Amino acid sequence: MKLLLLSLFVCLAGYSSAEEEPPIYDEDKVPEFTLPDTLVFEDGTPVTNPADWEIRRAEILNLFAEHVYGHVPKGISNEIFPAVRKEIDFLEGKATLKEIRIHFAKPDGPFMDLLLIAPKGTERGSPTFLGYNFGGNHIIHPSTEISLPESWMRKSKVKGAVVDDKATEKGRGTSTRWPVEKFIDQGIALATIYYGDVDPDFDDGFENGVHALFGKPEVNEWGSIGTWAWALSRALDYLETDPLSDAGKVAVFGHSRLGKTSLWAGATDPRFAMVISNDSGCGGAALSRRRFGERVARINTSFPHWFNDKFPAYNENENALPVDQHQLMALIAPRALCVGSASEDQWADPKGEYLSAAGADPVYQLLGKQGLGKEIRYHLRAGKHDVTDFDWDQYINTFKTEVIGE
Ligand code: GTR
Repeated sequence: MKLLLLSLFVCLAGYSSAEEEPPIYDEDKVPEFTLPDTLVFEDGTPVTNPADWEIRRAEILNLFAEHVYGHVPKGISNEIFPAVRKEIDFLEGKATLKEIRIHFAKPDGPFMDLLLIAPKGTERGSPTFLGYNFGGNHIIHPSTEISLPESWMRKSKVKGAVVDDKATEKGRGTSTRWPVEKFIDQGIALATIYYGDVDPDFDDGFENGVHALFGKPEVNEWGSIGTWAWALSRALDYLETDPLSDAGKVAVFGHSRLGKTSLWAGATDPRFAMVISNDSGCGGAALSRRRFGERVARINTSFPHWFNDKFPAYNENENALPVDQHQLMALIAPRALCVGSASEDQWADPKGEYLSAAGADPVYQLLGKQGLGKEIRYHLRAGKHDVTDFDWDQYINTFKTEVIGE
């Protein structure tokens, strides 16, 4: 009897007491589920026109903030204090390399170092890819002109590239993920930041990075992904002031956890003209209710600092989520959205990523757009969890047709 009452209580509370289940890699084992309807208000009224959508959009955005990524704490300062530290010719004069230290909230506040590499000889600023890197700005190109990051550095697979949690010279140019010359040759600028400048990626109780300034979040306030996304908007604030960049044509890019971040940045900040998710998986492009590969319980256990403290209530309980990730994609509408997956990256659930991108289509249609195949692009590449030139070719192509207008 006691046990019965206890299980009844657990059910009523909406929490599952079940142990974490092993990952699903077999399509036959994917449970049946019903996705929340993006075009129906929470009170059951249908969304029938673009004006309705604006209201419904705010409702969905709020649900994602409240239950998944966290709200930006009230009253924090969005003010930035940028200082240009270097501006030189680069790539045999084809480009300009600029380093800008952007302090948050006050002139001596915590900072992030933005590296901007832009084509020369344009009268207006250039369309720009903005995205975080995992290992420091110096990993994207071998040039010794690029400053090493000063903040805490995650471990590297490259021997000697990180010593005592700091980046060393050995890491220069070791990433294959940033085809800088290709961007420049296509007339596109690159703006990149080491993500650990904003919030070092470990569960430290929110004491470092910008949290040292803004304090410990409440249960429904931002985790690291929310914080990283917010700082991308501050980077865009800066780009709006820099003549090298055309800030009306900025595509926000991210791979993996940083793809979750670029999606949330694009959802929260409509100034981003295009949003790119590369292999972002669980908590990114993949539908949570499919429970395929990595799922909510695993991600909240492995990375307790990424989301807000309400999200773990959905561990092994995805159907109770008031939203699913197709609605995150819908928040990007009517802007260009690229979702890239890799066939061997089953942990990120390529099919769930596709369904999610396709699931945003009705909102694009409502807004008079063509949607899937036009503003919404999906590709599945052969190979592993990574960013390759093939991925970039897809993103460049979409950027040119949907944003630059070529
Ligand atoms: C994995 C994590 C994924 C993905 C990836 C990454 O360990 O399970 O959600 O974010 O890390 O960011 O490299």
